Amino acid sequence: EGVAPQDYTALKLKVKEWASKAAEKIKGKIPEGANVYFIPATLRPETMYGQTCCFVGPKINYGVFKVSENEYYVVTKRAAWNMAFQGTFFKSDNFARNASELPAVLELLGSEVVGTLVIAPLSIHKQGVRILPMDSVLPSKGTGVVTSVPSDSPDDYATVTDLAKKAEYYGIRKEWAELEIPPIIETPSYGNITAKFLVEKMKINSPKDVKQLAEAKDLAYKEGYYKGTMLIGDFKGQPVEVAKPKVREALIKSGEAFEYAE
Ligand code: A2H
Repeated sequence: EGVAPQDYTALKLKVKEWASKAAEKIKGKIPEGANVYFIPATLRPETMYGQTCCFVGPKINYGVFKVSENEYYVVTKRAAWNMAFQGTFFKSDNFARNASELPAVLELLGSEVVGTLVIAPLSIHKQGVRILPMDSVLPSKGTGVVTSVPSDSPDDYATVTDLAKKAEYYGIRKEWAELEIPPIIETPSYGNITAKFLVEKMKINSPKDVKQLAEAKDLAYKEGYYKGTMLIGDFKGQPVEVAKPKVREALIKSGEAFEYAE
């Protein structure tokens, strides 16, 4: 945990079709016609055009929390508790005195939601992306849900590559991990698919190469943020540093995201 608060963008990925295990558990607990959203927390809202899937920790426990008459969020209990202090929930109904009193309508294990189809705001994959497993998701950070942008996040690139390679082992369909990776940001040193470039150059073979991945993440972040130019979207041609707050603001204004800090 850092000293300064992290200002995340919490994005709303709407469930279009549940994985069968999750569908069974949800039956009768959530009214017909209500919308359920997976809520990844990101520090790179400007990359959301490049989402190809969304990660959960397979062993992490998630709650489905009622936030308003027609909306439910899937996040860790810890994140819901933080959100309760940030105006995310109903103010009158959903008061709680401690985390155990939060209005979770049910709990779901990460592995039970793998395969769920969600609509990811701004993603070029308009038909939706899949919820997939990532072992390195920390239950103690953000919402426990991490959207995947393999073009600009070395962790995400290494994970989708591994998932596609061992699809059977992970119990997923290979094609879920193989959606097209579009270029989002042009950089002077690493081209327009920064994460792929760095993972290959540094010979990172698996998501378990944590030390090299941390280094790649640092290089990718600095290069993208300080030297990158947008290749897509409403702020195409603008420096990332300028586009980033604008994309965030647009997502919040359209109701597709909200602020989340911790
Ligand atoms: B970022 P910080 Cl394109 N466990 O979003 C592991 N990782 C988590 C997490 C958790 N519980 N919650 C959030 N994250 C990831 C996009 C992205 C991110 C790109 C490039 C770099 C990057 C798409 N994935 O992060 O420790 C989320 O991934 C590297 C800084 O709070 C979130 O932003 O600094 C970032 O880590 C938050 O990391």
